[in-house]
Amino acid sequence: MATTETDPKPAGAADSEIKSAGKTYEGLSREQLVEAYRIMYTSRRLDDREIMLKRQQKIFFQISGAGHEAVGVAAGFALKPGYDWFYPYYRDRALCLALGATPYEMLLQAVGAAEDPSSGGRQMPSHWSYPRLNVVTQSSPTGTQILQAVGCAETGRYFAAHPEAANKATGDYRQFKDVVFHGDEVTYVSLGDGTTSEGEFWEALNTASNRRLPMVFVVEDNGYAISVPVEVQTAGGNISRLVAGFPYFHFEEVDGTDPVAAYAAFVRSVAHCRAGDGPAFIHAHVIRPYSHSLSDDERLYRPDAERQRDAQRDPISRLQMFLIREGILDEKGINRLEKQTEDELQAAVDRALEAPPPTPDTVTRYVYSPDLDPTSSAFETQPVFAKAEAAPSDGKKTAPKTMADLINATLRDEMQRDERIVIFGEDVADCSREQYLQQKMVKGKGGVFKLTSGLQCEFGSDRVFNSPLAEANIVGRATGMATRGLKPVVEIQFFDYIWPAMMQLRSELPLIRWRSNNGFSAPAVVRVAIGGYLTGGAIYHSQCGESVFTHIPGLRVVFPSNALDAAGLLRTAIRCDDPVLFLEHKRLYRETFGRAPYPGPEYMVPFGKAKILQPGTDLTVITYGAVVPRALQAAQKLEREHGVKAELIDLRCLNPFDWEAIAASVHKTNRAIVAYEDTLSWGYGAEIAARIADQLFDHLDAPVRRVAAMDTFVAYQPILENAILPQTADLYRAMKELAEF
Ligand SMILES: Cc1ncc(C[n+]2csc(CCOP(=O)(O)OP(=O)(O)O)c2C)c(N)n1
Ligand SMILES: [Mg+2]
Repeated sequence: MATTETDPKPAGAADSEIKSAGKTYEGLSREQLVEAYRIMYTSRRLDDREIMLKRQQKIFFQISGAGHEAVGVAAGFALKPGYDWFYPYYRDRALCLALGATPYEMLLQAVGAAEDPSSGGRQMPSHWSYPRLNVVTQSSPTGTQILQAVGCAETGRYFAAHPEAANKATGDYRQFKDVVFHGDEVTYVSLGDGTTSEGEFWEALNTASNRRLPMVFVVEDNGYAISVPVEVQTAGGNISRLVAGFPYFHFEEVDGTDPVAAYAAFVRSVAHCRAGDGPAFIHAHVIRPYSHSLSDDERLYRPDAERQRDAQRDPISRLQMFLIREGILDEKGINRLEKQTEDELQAAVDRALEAPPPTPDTVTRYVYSPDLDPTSSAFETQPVFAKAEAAPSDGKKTAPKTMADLINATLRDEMQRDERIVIFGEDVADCSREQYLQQKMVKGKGGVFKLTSGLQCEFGSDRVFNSPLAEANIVGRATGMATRGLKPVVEIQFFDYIWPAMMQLRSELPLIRWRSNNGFSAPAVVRVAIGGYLTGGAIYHSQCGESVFTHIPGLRVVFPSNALDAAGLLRTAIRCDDPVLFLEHKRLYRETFGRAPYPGPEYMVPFGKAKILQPGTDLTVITYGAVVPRALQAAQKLEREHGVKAELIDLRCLNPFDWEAIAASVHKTNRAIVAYEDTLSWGYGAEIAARIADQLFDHLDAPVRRVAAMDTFVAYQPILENAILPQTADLYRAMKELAEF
């Protein structure tokens, strides 16, 4: 054990009482060391209890923090619960105990109790979430927490610079989103040695360094990721060597089985962060005495000799011996403390086993916000167009605007109204080198499609800024920011490049609320340029794929076809309390179809309400996005040439979608086509067609048809692109056939 002082043991110290000779160990008092031992011992014995309960089939899973206790307690002592922020990974039981979580609370998660404060029985044990302590809901994908922690740290800094932004406001998500900030809070994030191989780890280091964020990264290196040893994961076998080049970091490499040495490392690191000097990186060497999990037997890949070497470094026995050696506790004192701990754990186990499980009717609770329903009439307002005669000289204001214009104008007005909004993504800033703008040397870019043009100039570089070229970075940080109360409205430059963010979009952002049983929420907006019909867009600038995202519970998915809807739906997306994927069709950005004057700064369209673009009696066409103008053309031609009246439904919002509008129309027409730009098979239309077949069977006079892209990617050559994507002629043909069926 590391000691800073070498005083001999005080005479007569070997009795059962704590000796308070005033001696400290790297700043830790003797009382604190006893407390450290109590927490570490509790942590280990709680693991043992859970393992026993699992063997008795009274709980359903177990993840141990064994071997990681010392570094956890050190972190817990150096940081402040409910003040600093914590993104701890699954081995951080001792940290959470040190912060103030109780064994009973942990056991409630193990038994899957309704009262489990971390998740209400939704997540495995050791997936920590304690809102009162600022321990943010954790998940199972290794490494997803790290970029979220970056966003969390950025948020503290943002509110310190914009304190008024933290104020509550009514009428939008802010009413339900408390913000607490101090200005010098630190964000803790931990991970295992194996997890340093994830790309998101490097993306997080990059941004933390570049923005000098007050974050402590902790790598708890137990030498293995399940069965894969560290030298296979990490070039050269030591992560400290690889990260050493990141600027502004304070680095520590420490024996993480020694609470005194680890505490000292944390104290230095936290001081660096609180001073605003930048982030810190603590590489703590620990052990893993209980195999990876109960399903793993490490004897299959680790010889006894190696395991015994580890056992000699066991943090529990090391600290116990240290306490005795230093005369802080004697054997009797240790026995008493351990007995007391065992009794408390027994009582906690007995109570937890009695705790009622959640009832099945609660499962859909908190998929979305229970407070603010974006389908409600609260989000339905009328457009207020500027009157041409009122501003005769300002033809600009009243002239029809493109979808791109109105999205830009909506962003501007919402940023004006809500200082919690920040915008970032690739190329979204006007110019990262501000001085060029200030000296009027350049006009600024504002997005590859110019959707965010002028916003940095108007609102400043801390509200509108470029991200690194890394999509997980964008969505992961946005998730962390939204969790703490900001409203990030981020941009993914092309839908084709959304996939690096997929883990964040599928398993994190939409799940924050449900998996924490409403303990946390992350209502961020992700704007994405999507779609083809570009002539030359080719494979990687034309993709759709919206059904991949409508398949994700917890994520609202919007896909407007015209300027007015884009403005109204974007405002709803920003003000609502759920995460939203806002799909903007590139081909529609500047289309003549669907232009409109600006509908004013309060115009909103509720989610899940379709628009009947053209009423009809003979068949129903259900569509959205860039197929809307094509379907309209086809429908007009059909009516002109054959007197067939098709009813055209523009869904506008894909999740939730307007089933009532579809059902009412099919009741009337008895025929339905679902038309969409994405590939035909397994597409969005499959769900709609299946529901119509299932629930409206008695009202159908013909099979439900789908018109969509061929089951291939979009090709570059326009002849091929035309053949692949659904065209007006295809829609016309299908509608005519269906009408004649
Ligand atoms: C993205 C992802 N891939 C794989 C897994 C399965 N898995 C869970 S833990 C783990 C090993 C993690 O090792 P390390 O980061 O060293 O942490 P340790 O468990 O050793 O503390 C793996 C592969 C996962 N949970 N998430
Ligand atoms: Mg490991």
